[in-house]
Amino acid sequence: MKTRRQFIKISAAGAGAAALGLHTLNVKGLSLFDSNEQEPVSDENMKATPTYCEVCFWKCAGWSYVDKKKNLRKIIGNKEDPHCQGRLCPRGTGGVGMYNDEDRLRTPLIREIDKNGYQYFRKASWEEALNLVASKMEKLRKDYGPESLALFSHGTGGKLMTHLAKAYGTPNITAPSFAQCRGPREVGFTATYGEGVLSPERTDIRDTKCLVLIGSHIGENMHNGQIQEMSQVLDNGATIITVDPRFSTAASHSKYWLPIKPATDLALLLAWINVIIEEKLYDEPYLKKYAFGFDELKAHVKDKTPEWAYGITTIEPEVIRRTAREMAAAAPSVIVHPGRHVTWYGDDTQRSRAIAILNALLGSWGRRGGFYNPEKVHLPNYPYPPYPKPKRSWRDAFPKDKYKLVTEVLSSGICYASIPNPDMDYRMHGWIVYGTNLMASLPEQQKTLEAIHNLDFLVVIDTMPMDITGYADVVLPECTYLERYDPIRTSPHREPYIALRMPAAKPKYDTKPGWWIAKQLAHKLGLDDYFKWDNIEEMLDWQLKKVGSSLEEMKRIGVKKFPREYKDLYNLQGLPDYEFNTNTGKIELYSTELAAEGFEPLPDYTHHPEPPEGYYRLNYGRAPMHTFSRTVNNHNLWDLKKENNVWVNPKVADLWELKNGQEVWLKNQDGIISSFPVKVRVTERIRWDSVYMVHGFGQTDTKLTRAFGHGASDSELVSKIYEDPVMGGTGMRSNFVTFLKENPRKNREEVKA
Ligand SMILES: Nc1nc2c(c(=O)[nH]1)N[C@H]1C(S)=C(S)[C@@H](COP(=O)(O)OP(=O)(O)OC[C@H]3O[C@@H](n4cnc5c(=O)[nH]c(N)nc54)[C@H](O)[C@@H]3O)O[C@H]1N2
Ligand SMILES: Nc1nc2c(c(=O)[nH]1)N[C@H]1C(S)=C(S)[C@@H](COP(=O)(O)OP(=O)(O)OC[C@H]3O[C@@H](n4cnc5c(=O)[nH]c(N)nc54)[C@H](O)[C@@H]3O)O[C@H]1N2
Ligand code: SF4
Ligand SMILES: [Mo]
Repeated sequence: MKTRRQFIKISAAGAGAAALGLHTLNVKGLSLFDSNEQEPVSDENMKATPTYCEVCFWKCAGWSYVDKKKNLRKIIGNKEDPHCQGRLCPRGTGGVGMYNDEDRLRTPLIREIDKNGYQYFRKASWEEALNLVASKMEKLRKDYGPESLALFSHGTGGKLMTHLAKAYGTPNITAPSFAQCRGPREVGFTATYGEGVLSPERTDIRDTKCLVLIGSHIGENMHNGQIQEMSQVLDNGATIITVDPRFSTAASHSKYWLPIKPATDLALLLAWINVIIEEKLYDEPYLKKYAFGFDELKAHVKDKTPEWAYGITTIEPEVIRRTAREMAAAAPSVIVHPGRHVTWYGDDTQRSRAIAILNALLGSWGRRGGFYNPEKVHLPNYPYPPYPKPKRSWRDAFPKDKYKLVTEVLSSGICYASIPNPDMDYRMHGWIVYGTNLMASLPEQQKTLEAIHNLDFLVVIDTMPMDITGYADVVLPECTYLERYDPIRTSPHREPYIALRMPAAKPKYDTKPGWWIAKQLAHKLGLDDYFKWDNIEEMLDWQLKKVGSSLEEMKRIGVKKFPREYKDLYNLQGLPDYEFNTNTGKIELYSTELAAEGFEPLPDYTHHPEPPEGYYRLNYGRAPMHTFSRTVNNHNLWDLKKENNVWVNPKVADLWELKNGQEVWLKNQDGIISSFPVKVRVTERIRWDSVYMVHGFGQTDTKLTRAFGHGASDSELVSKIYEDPVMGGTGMRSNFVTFLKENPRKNREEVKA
């Protein structure tokens, strides 16, 4: 029996007098480092260095400005960068707050247990902490094989940790951005077109005439390029159709808002397909040339009329018809947006398939104003020996027929594969967690904890004392993106291009860059051959020279564009011959791949459970000024929004006698109660059958001096999921909550026993 890892509040490690001093100053709003409170300095008196943003995963390129006293003053967008066109979003501008945050992790920490069984963190040197990590990795390799180690890694900084993990011999590398985010979309689109949607999405919003947003709440979801393009087309008179149970920011800019009953979108999509087929509004030549299975689709949706869908979705038949005709009138310059966070109800691959099919009927894939054909720069890898061939992977922890069409490692799968099970002879025994706060991003916290308690060791590499760090055996403090080099950014887009991130300031405290951590560990593990360069600058310069640039050039320009290798940005314009990467070589309206694996080849509507009496569906989303939990303690962004609210429809508020601003605790269907209260926001903008809150708040670590105890955490309440049978995505909008008006706990500190 292992010692259960107690959650340790990092404050227990003792922050030291100097740290406390700074902290006190900051609380009074007098922080020495607060960029907002410094004397203005003109740009000529500052040094600008290139970076790309790490406040979210859109990765806009920009310039960080440092004054003569070496204070980091501001970050602005790089005009050459197609991700941002020179304008960062409020979060990107507020990125300086990540560097200045006085609550940052400062030194490596090692978990200790005293003779009374009390667990605490002790400060350690890098040498000691890395030796410990390397010795644990060695032991794991010897005891269970390298495939018993899993790496969770989100963000570009983790790329060299990924390289290290592969060199060590594990294939179990994952991030919650697949199984909890865009996984079903990629699988659904790949089943249809033989290719995924990718990130940034290949949506040609800039040139569209009609944009259909199903849940995607662009405007609150602040992915920069999309927002800029959407406001541009709004000015040009494009039609926006928003399907959302909540009156989102996007809905407020839309010609049509369809306040759909949650969990019924598949019925609406089938009815739209029905109208487009029955009224012959589809792109016939396009389908004749490229599509497979039109007749089967037609028969399949014959009875999926708008009248049928009305009973399910509450959207009036006439509205369904009118919006379908709007789409067809704009076709092929129409985008039925595939969404991004699509793990909703467990039939998400099928919903994504329906979206992909609708786009195919409208002929928008490969067409101007629809979906463009992206390209990216391929940077060669600095030479290293072949990776060892893993003998098994996380999939071997499950029956063969589980997760048949999965294309990436599932973070939730790794978690389940870490919980001992008598039927399994193989499981994960160690985790390295880089840049992902698993307590907030994985659903079913009880399973995450069970997995963690059964690990031989857990290493967390983070910049902040986020929840996950409290469970680590070793915490390695990374410096922020503003203090380090990282691998070159190269993302698929209209034009291929690259961007450099380099340090604008020296790492604060005793923090180190991810690349350095990976290289040191490689050395200690005898894997030097995989890191043959002395310094990351040497590696980057080598790579850049291979594509006709250099580190010196990139330091000057930050972003470099390259000509497209293929001229076909809209590769299906004019109906050229084209072979899709599917079994039939066609766009598969009818999926032969799904059929072969025993899944429905055509998407169908399934009914999802409804909230029990007195409960409401827990709906969650984004706020423009925050990214998940990663920004809630950032003083610049905290100033803009300090806590979340729970949105409640006035009818529901009346029933419960809830007032605007009143604090309530939320209790879910499994009896889980939010750690903290959350203030009610009474608003017509949410349907009566749901409540809504912004994800990321309700932090439980007191060391996050600003964020601690502010608002409630949706993650705690997502204790039930519906797993997507096709690829294992975790449908998370399947939880229901009710209100507690009295404090169910005696004091606030009681939350983490
Ligand atoms: N500011 C900011 N922007 C971000 C992020 C961030 O943290 N902060 N995160 C980024 C990331 S990684 C992602 S994946 C994206 C996520 O952003 P999206 O892909 O836009 O997110 P979703 O969760 O799909 O959409 C949330 C919306 O779905 C609605 N909704 C809920 N249930 C239903 C339903 O049954 N049917 C329909 N039609 N709508 C429903 C909600 O009311 C809400 O408006 O945002 C990205 N952009
Ligand atoms: N309940 C619920 N769960 C969700 C979602 C939701 O809306 N609700 N959204 C889902 C989606 S769409 C996604 S994409 C995932 C995202 O999930 P995550 O990838 O886990 O995102 P964050 O919560 O932002 O966690 C980022 C972590 O990285 C740390 N960090 C920030 N910068 C750095 C750095 O430079 N280096 C290192 N080493 N660490 C850094 C932060 O301090 C934080 O601990 O969550 C998913 N899970
Ligand atoms: S969208 Fe905003 S937060 Fe995300 S990378 Fe761009 S500037 Fe940074
Ligand atoms: Mo995401």
